[in-house]
This record gives sequence, structure tokens and C-alpha cells, in this order.
Amino acid sequence: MRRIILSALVVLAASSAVSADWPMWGGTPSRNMVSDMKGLPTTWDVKTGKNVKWVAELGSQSYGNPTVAEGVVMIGTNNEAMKDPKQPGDRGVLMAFNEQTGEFMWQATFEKLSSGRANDWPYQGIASSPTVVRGIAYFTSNRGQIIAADLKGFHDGVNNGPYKDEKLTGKTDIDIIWIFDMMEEVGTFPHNLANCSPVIDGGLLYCSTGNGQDESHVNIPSPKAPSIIAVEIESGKLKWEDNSVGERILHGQWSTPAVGDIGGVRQVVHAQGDGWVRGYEAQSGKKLWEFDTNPKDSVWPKTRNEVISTPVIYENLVYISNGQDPEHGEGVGHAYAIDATKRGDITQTGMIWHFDKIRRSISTAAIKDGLIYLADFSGFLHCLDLKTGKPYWTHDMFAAIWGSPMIIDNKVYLGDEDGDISVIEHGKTFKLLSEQNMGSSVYATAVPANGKLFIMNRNQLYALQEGAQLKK
Ligand SMILES: [Ca+2]
Ligand SMILES: [Ca+2]
Repeated sequence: MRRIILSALVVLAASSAVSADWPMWGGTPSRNMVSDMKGLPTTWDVKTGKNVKWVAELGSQSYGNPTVAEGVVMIGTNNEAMKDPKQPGDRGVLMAFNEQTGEFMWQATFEKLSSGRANDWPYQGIASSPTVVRGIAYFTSNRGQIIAADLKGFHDGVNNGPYKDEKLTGKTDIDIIWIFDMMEEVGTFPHNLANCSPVIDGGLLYCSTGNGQDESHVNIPSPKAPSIIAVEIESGKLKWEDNSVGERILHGQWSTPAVGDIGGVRQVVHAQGDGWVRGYEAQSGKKLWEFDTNPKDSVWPKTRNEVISTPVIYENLVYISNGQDPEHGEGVGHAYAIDATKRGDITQTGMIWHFDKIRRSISTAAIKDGLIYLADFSGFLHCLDLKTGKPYWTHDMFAAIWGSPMIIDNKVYLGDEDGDISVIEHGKTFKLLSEQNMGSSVYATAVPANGKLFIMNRNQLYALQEGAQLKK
């Protein structure tokens, strides 16, 4: 019953062309990067302030993506824009801003793990996008914890939730509801950074643990720790876990799960550290299928890839691209459409199409009207036929792409490492509508919410709105 109500709400939100939040990475649990919001700017100028409603200063490196819910914008960054002298030094930071004004509301800061860069890379901050459900934000800290936090923080003067041990309870401090420490509770050893953007469905939160190799890039310190866990959102208690990967982790595990109905079964889909994608019955955790995204003769790290992008669930199929840590540079990649109604090892039986012209990719797909957009780390945006995987066009951005294409109304927005945002007409024929520079590298995805477009570069968050003028 609850699921039916939630689905109805999602339909309502999707049909609301102006006032719709963006309460999680991908907007909905299926993670398709699409919105039918109308009236968002297609041109703006961060130098003159044209169509800029507000701008907020972030830390020096920001790898999260904005989440917008219930009047609050949240974003992961580091502590180089220190807001509180009582919380100094290198930390992972989640900042919350007032959606209308950009006013800083509260922050969560987490000291770096004492084990250092093997688990918690210096200055990378928080790279998880929170998921918001009924006034609570759920995200992953740089310390490998899943945190549930009151969206109002201590702004409301109330210490909410069973967790009451907050040391700082000022107006700009985080109000924690519960903490699930993945390193303590399930023994995970995150490689470089735990980054998962959790997804919530039917009272359960699904999260990738980030379990991986140690700094030797040979040893796996916790081969028995799960790749994915399900936690009850009310209690913060573990519901199920799965470790199908074991000793076969190629590197780390940085993909984030998706949830959707596939062939009448509610599934959670997760890409894991051996380069395989797996589907589970969402409530029980029963493994239903698995798919290898690498050719059998491929060799790590030259031709064999991990999966960092997020799977997208669309009309019973799963769409996914593989790739590698940006530190590894460019290389060959693969993208697939997978029939996730099949069971068992579906690498052959479930393959609808395979696109091997894509390069290594860490971007997530955007799908609309029988077209799929896929971006890669070599700087190409590919537009393919959704049914066949045959390309209609390819656009060269001339810089690495970290974020994902976002379809808003009938435009595709995409940023690159040079800080350029391209706005492209949605369709089988390529047409560039505009291009503008954000002043520094864009690692994130453009996010539509409530008539505004949120775009971050590595150290600033811009709220863009048609007709707005930022005073300079
Ligand atoms: Ca509170
Ligand atoms: Ca609390």
C-alpha cells in the first residue's frame, strides 16, 4: 500500500512542470537523468550575473551532486571554506543551504580517518548525494558511515532522533538521527573514499559499502565484507547484505544502487567491484541475476574495467557503462542494455545490445523518447537509439566528462572539466543551443528543481533562474 502511495507521489512530482524537488541522485530511485521541468535557463553568465539567482562558496573540491528537498539544498565538499573555527583542518563536509536565498543553514563535518589515504583521501571531502525522505537526509560520510540527519539540523532548536550525543548543537550544526558505521558493523575497508549516494524504497536504504583493496592495490583486507547492504530507515539496523564479489575486487566499489520494478519484481540493482552488475529482490536481498560488463579476454587495468557510473532502470531494462577511476586516465569502455527479467548469469542471455565505441565512462545514462545519452571520460557525448544501441550522433566536448548528461524538457545539459556547460537540443540530430563557462571545473551534473537549475563547479554552487540578476 505504501509503495502505491509513493508511486502516486512520484507521478505527481513528475507531472509538476515547475514545482518539483530533486530529492536524491538521479531524482528518482530508477536514477534516469531526466526531468520535464520547463522554463529553466538555457543561457546564463556567471561573470555578469545574468540568470544567476544566488551563488554559494563551497570547499576547494566538491564531488557530490546537489540534492534539493523541502526548501533545502545539500552538497558534499571539503572543509577549505571553513564555516566554524571549532571544526578546523581537513574534513569531509556536507553543507545545507536555503533553496530560495542560498543562505548557509547548517553543516556536518567529519574528521578524516586516522588510517589516511587508503580509506579517506585527503581533501576529497564528502562525495555522496543525500537522499531525503520525510524531513530526513541520508548520506555516506568520508568515514564510511551512513548518516541519517534532520533536514532542519539544530535550526529548529530540537535534538531529534535516538542519537543525542552531538557535541556541537549550535544553529549551524548537524542533528543526527542515527549512524550506521559500515567499517564497524560489516567490516568494510573503503578504498580511498566511501561515496555511495543511498537509495530508499519500501522502508529500506540501499548502500554500496565501498569495500576495496588497500594501498598496495594487491591485498583485499576485508574479502568477507559485503558490497551492498540494506538498512531499515526507521531503526538504522541491518536488514540484509551481499558479498558476491569476494576476492575479485579489481580496485574499489564506487557505484551507487538503483531501484525499480522489473518484470513485476521490485529490484535493487548494483554495479560491483569485479565489474559485474547484480540485481536483487529488494526486500529480501535474494540475488536474481548477474551480468559481466567486460569481455572475457579483457585484462585489468588495460582493457578490463570497474563500474563507477550508476545503473539506470527503464522499462524492464538496465542501462550501464563501465570505466575506471579518473586517476587511471582514458581507455576503452563498454555500455549495455540488459534484460533484467532474466535469471542467473545473464551476460549472454540478457544482453540486448552492447555499445563498444564508448570510452571509459563514469557517467550515468539519460533516457527519453527512444533515445539514450551516454557520456565518457574522453569527452564524448553519444546519442544512441534506445532499442538498438545504434548511434545517431557523437559530440566532442574537448575535455574530460565527470558528470552525467541531464535531459530537462527538450534540452540536454552536460558539463566538463574545462568548466563548460553545453546545452544541446534533445533529438536524433545534433544541435548545440549554447555553451557557457562556470569559472572552474565541473565534476557534477546539472540538477533541476522548483524552476531553478543548480550547477556546481569545484568550489561554488550556482542557482540559476530565468530572469534573475545577481548583483555584482
Ligand atoms: Ca532538529
Ligand atoms: Ca539528534
